[in-house]
Amino acid sequence: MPRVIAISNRTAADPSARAGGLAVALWDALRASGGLWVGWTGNLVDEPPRSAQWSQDEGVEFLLTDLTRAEYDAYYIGYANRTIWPVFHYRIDLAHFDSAYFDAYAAVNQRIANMVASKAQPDDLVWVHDYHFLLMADCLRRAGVGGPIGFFLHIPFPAPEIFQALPQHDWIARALSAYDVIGLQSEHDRVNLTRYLTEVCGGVETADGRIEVFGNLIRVKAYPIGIDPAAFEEAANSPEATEAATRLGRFLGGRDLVLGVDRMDYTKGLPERFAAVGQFFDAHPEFAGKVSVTQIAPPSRSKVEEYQDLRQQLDELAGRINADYSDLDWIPLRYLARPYSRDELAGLYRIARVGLVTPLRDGMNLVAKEFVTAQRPEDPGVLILSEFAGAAEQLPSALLVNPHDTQQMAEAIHQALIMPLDERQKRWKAAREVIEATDLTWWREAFLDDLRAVAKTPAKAALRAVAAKAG
Ligand code: ADQ
Repeated sequence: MPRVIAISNRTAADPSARAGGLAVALWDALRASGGLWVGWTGNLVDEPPRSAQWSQDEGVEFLLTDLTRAEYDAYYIGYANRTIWPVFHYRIDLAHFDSAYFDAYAAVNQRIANMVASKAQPDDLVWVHDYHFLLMADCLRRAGVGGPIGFFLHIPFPAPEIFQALPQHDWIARALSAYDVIGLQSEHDRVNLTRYLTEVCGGVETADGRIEVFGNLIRVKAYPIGIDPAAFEEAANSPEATEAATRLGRFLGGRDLVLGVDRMDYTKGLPERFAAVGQFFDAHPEFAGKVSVTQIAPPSRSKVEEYQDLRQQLDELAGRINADYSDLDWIPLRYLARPYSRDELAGLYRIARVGLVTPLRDGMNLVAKEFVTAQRPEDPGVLILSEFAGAAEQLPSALLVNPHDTQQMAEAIHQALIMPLDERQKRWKAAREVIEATDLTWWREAFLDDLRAVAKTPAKAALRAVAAKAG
């Protein structure tokens, strides 16, 4: 079995980061192949680090680097989070375009590629993760890495017209073409990238479904990321889950719970969701005192000022709705900005009658899958899901909504609350089956199978040999 090298901004070098989800899936693949995980330590330093930090745990090697404060500001906060993140989520209006950000981004990609090259063997499979490292394959090739390199983008890939707003879109596209496999969350994203590479860059789709562009051959494919349903069900049955559910249940006092759980981020559609909650109580006064909405949204990337604005906006909206509708013994909308553990969240999903997952754009959105998984089959809650989350392609049995349509969302909340048990069960079962069939292990192996196949593709091997010769 070839060794897997994973590259991601944050790794699971700290055992506490191996608690669930993606980290566990990657960890298992790395452990099985005696792999290597490369990324950032999470530490900031003043001077450029002289060397990378190597460690080993359970047969998995880690090669990590500190970032300088300047790199952190320009590469991480700057290009990754203030440029790529908004543009890829269709928010050009929030993007900062600063060529110094891009220079730092390219430099950090190259620095980490050089670290990888110092350890890579010809047979290794390199698997790069997410928007921090769009340029990584190109940097790795420059550093002499010749083996198969795959990339998985966890966030959406935007429509070509949006992507072209990035001043460096051409540079990024050429760098992307150095990957052998590019994985996206949804068919929608796959079509976007394919359209860009063919219509804008002159690429051609080959008979076997790959794209030939800039002299390279890439497989561009959707691999919708999943969860580990058995592990999540276990979380929903844990003592922490039961304790959290009991505590919230005390507050609810028998009322129905409508629950939202997100990182606080402008892509998650929280102001729009709050507006829909207000409209729901407006249109359906009979539910006053009978339903409580709880939104959990701890701050993330709080250094970026857009997030601080969002926090303020949410505080104001929640304040207004509660002032309008609260009564002596009832608060319609609670907004909790503190974090809860995975087990606690699982317990809360389980007692919710309605799950509100209404991002304006989302690569996949795993909260949607976790919410469904935590439900009790005999009395499942209803998922209200944005049509702009990648998960919508896989979960058409949810109540799909346009998060910009306040009235439609308000009506979906009503529909979910009055939905008969047999319909809830039918919709839940259909969603649960998809989540089971395309779980996290399926996702990982589907991607790695395609990456392994690259090594065996004669045309690709020949191309690489020529490239290596050319230096
Ligand atoms: P995120 O934007 O973080 O991830 P999401 O998929 O919703 O979005 O959540 C990832 C994980 O974080 C889930 O396991 C979820 O339970 C957890 N989480 C979310 N909100 C939380 C909260 N308030 N407290 C504690 N945990 C919370 C990016 C992309 C997504 C994509 C994932 C995985 O933006 O579109 O689904 O990566 O590829």
